[in-house]
Order: sequence, then C-alpha cells, then structure tokens
Amino acid sequence: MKRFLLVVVPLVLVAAATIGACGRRSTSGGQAQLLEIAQSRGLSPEDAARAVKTFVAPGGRDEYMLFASGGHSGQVHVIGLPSMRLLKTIAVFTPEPWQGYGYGADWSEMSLADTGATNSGEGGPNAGTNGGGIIDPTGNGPKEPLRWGDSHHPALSETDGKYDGRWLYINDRAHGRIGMVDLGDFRAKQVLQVPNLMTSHGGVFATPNTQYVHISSKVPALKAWNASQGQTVTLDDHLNRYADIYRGYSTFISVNPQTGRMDLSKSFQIELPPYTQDLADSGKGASDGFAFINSYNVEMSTGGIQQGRPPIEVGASQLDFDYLHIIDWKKAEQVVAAGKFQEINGIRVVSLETAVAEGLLHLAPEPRSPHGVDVAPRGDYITVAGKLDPHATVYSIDLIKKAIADKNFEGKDRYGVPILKFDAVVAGKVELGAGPLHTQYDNQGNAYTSLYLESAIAKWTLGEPYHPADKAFKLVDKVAIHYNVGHLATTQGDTMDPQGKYLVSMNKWSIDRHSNVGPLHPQNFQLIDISGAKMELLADMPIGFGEPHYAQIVKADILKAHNVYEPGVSPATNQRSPNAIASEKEARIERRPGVVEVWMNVVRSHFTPDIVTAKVGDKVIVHLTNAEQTPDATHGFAVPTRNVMVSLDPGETTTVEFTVDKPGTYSYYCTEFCSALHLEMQGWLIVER
Ligand code: RUQ
Ligand code: CUA
Repeated sequence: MKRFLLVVVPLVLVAAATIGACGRRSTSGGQAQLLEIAQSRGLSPEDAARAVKTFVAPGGRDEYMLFASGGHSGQVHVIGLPSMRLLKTIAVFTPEPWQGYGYGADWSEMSLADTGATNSGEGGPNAGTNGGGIIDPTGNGPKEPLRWGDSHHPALSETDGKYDGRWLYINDRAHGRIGMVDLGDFRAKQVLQVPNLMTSHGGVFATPNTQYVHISSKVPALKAWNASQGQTVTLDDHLNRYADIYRGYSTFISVNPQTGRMDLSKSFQIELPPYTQDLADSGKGASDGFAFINSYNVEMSTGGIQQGRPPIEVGASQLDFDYLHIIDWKKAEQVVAAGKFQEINGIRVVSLETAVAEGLLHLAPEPRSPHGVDVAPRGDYITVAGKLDPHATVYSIDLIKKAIADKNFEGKDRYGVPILKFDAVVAGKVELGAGPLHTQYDNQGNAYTSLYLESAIAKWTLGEPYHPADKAFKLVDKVAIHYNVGHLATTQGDTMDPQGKYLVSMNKWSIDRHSNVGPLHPQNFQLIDISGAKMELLADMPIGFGEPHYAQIVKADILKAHNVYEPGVSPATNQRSPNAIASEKEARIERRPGVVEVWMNVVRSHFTPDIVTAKVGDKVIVHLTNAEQTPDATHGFAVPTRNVMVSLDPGETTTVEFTVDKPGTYSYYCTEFCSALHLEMQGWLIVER
C-alpha cells in the first residue's frame, strides 16, 4: 500500500495540474479526492495512470479518429482515440434505419443499387428505382437484392500519400463490392459491384493520390463471372479443370477527383492466375506505380473431402512458397490506353497473356500462407508476414526493380508469369514470433506486427535508411494482447506521414475479459501507447458489433465534415435539389393518374402538408426538405407498413417513393425527439379506394 501511495501522489499531481491548466476545475482538494477514488476502486497506480492518459473530459475532443470495418455487420465504425468512444456507425452495405439508409430515401437506394456502369459522378443510373443489391451491369439480368456485406478493409483517400479526409472506401469480402463513404456528411454514397469478382479481399487501398482504389478477388471466380446471370459449371469442371476455368483479377477502380465516386468506364482489370489472392497494398514514394498482392493456395487445391481430395487447408499448404504478385499499374494504364484489352462485363480487362507479354505482372516467392503485405512509409520496403512462418520477410523495391530489369528469374509459373529469385528481392527477414499477420509503421523507423498465434504485438526496427545506426531488422519489444489479434492499426501508420502515437490491436476473441453477455462474446479493441521505447497497453474497448477487420487512424483535424447541409442540398448529389422548397409556403401536392407527388416542408414541430390523400394503387412520391439550419435539428419521416424511414438532417432535401396498396389512414411521424412538441410532429396519409 505504501508503494501505491508513493506512485499515485506524483501521478495525481500531474493530473490535477493538467485539469487546472485547462481551467475546468479548481485543484483544491482534487489530489486527495483522486487518490481516494483510485484506492476505493481498487486501481493500481499503473491503472490510474492509464485512465488519465485516455480520459477525455466531457465536452473535450479526441485527437484521432479510428475508422474500423464492421465485418459482417456491413458497416464502418468511427471511434475516437484515445478515449475509445464510439462516435458513429456509418451504414454501408446493410440498411440502417436511424440514418434512414435503405428504407426508401433516394440517396441511400442509389448507394445500395449503384452499378457504376454508366456513372461518371452524378449518382447511379438506377437512382430510386431499384431497391438495392447486385444488379446486372448489362441491364438484362434478374435483380437480386443484397442487403448485407462483410466490410473488411477501409481506405481513406490520400493526397501525396497522406490522408486527406475526403472519402473512405471499403470492400465487401463476401462479394466483389466497394462502398464509398463521403466524409463531408459521413454517408455511404455508392456501393459498386466490381465486375468479374465473386468475392474480394486485396484492398481496398488507394493509390497515393487516390487516382484509383484497388480491389482484387479472394477465391478466384469463374472466368467472366457475372453475379446476376450465373454461369454453367459442373463438379467435374471444378475438380479437374480448376486451373483453366477460374481466374483472379486485380482491379483499379477510377475515382472522380471532384466527387470521389468510382467510375467503371475509366477503370481496368488485370487478369491473374487462379491462386487465392489475399491482402494487397499500394506502392508509394519509391514504389509509386506498383501494387503488391499476396496469395495462397498456389497449389490450386479444389477442396472435395468427400470426393477423396484433401481439405483445402492441407491442399493449399503443400508447397513451401506462395507468390507475392507485383503489378506495375502505371505501365498497365499505358497498355490499356493502347487498346490492348477486352471489355468483359462492363470493364476493360488486360488478359493474363498480355500482362505477361507487357511485363505488368511478376511473382516473387514468399513463405507459405502469407497474409499481410504492408508498404513502409517511404515506399522502399514491403513487409510480408506469413501465418505459418515466425518471420516477417522484407522485400526491397530497389531489388525488385533491379531483378525485373535483369530478368533475374528462377522460372515461370504454369501461366508463364515470371518468378523473381527470392534471394534477389528480399532485403532481410526478422524472427518475430508465432503467427505474424499484419504490419504498420511509426515515425521513428519502427514496424509493428500482429502475432495471431502468440497473441502479441511485436515491435521491430526497419534498418536503413530509417535506422542508420542499426542496419539489420531487429525485434526490440513485444506486448501481450488479449486475445487472437487480427489486424492492427497505428496512427496514420500506413501512410507517408505516420505519427507513432497509438496502436489499436483488433482482437477476435475476448474469452473472459468482459462481462458475460452470452456465448457470443464481444470482440476486443486494445489501445496501446507506442510513443515510448516500450509499448504500453492502455485500455480495452469491447466491440459489441460484427467482427472488425482492418482500421485506419487519422488525425481528427484532417476531417472537415459539414455541421449542417446548405439549404435544400440533396445528399445524393451534394447539390441543391431541384425538389427543394424554400419555405412551407411552397409546400404542395400535385396529382396525375396513378401518382401523388408531394413537396413537404419539415420543421420543428410540424410537416406541411400534414394531410395527404391518395388512392389505392397510387405511387406516392414525397420530396422532404428539412427547413432547419440549427445543428442537430434532425427530423425523421416514417410511414407505418411501407418500410419507409427517412432521416433528414438540417438543410437536407431527400425524396422517398412508395406505393399504397391498401385503403386506410396511415400516420406518418417524426422519429427524432426534436423538440418539446416532437410527439405532435405527425401527419395523416389517407388512402381511399
Ligand atoms: S484479412 S480475413 Cu483483413 Cu487479416 Cu480479411
Ligand atoms: Cu421532428 Cu420530432
């Protein structure tokens, strides 16, 4: 106890002084009180210090924002650091009623239904008519609603290799889709079905100026796969012609520099062998113009335990090496511009043969079953970590370029893709521990790698030119985490401007770490201070939602979201809506056969009109304008039985369409407790025969 007092007293002095300096509270009596609180709560001196390091006072702001994938919730979670408070969940692949996402609001239906096929930046071609999901880019196929996704790897947009706070992209691992979130209003504005992919994993990453966002297939897809049309195949094809009928694709999706929207017409794909392409990263600095993709199952194991074949986990682990794919995308751009492509399902595809002939694709051996591939801040090193190898393997872009120029190949794969000599391209290896997965960086020339099997984070030095005194890659610290870490994120640790302040370990299991809430345990984010020589675990954040994968952490002041919309702005276009009305005097109802169209004003605490009449079978179109300019004055518009739930932020104009198929009176109402008279904020839709 004596030791406790000695350590805590200086600590509380610091804490009290900080509080005093901010002028929030007087220090008198504070020290004794803090001491008492720490003791009464059974906190160790270290615990108390951690609490002070992560506490953000009421009304205060976090220094960083973490954008975490929400896994099969299909969403993105925004979390403040160091407080680890959840600020928002952004709906992307899955409808979410609070944000009015996927319940009729035009902007959200456009997002969920967008194909990008004919889209050059002004919203999807099927705006408001589709009801969402995968649709056939050719326009002929059956429409199949998809209302979930497995969000995996977020990518903040970048300028000069640094986050610019404009947009965020994230892939759907279950499908070949990318969602785009506009960080002006933190809403998903586009969900793009990438042609020829069935599943996705490699990415999303942005090229250093967000000219493209990259995504590659996970398991290979049938050649020219079209999700909405399907394709004829047999068990025999799968088991015996796997190498011929399947292909992977590396996809560079063009981004409109004004709107952030993805434009298929300017995008291209490079056909890849049907290995299982895994994680990917963008070159930058020294490696700008290149992309790197890991792979496993270069054995092309088909599965088929009951057909007498080995399970994939065995079949895919026969060889000692898989292949790092090295793609020269700037060269690929020229090849596409020269017309050496074939359009397949609405995207320009460079064939594997052309990719080989033009030198767009090289392979380099990597220790079996790799997972993460992560480019260092200057773009010079590429770290690959293999689940089954205790080392991180560090490739050098200079060595890669030289080996390509010298044609220093050890051979070719069965598709004719040249394989660079391992020893010619590897700068070094460092033994880290069991099950290394993903790597991030700091501003002191250190790398941090998650160790899945060991449940730890390893810190190691990068050597030259980051550590001139210390040429070799060297393990320097390790911290235990709880439990089964997957991805990790450091502050801006995958950019050219890493910050070296915090690391978040994204743990799959929490075992007995948190209160029992049933057999589905929370997953666990752990905040680690990496600013000193030794890493220090600061806090746990139980995650009560779908399995998180990757996250990125950006300095909060880089983000510049709007506080309210300018009057009448539509989130679909970020422009003033032609259907915006300036005041309730302009509110009106127009009728034509089979259609009732309403321009509705929404303000505390009434809708105008507050009575709308229609006939059974009518299509009702409501253009809602929230006339408020007061921050937070959000209103809702919900119609019973119609799956209509619109959220209207101040200034917003949004359109919703639905049909009324049964007579009766339906009470529409505001879903946000917006004022003292919120309960009175309701109206009647009267449907006559
Ligand atoms: S990877 S399983 Cu992000 Cu470690 Cu998808
Ligand atoms: Cu508007 Cu409640």
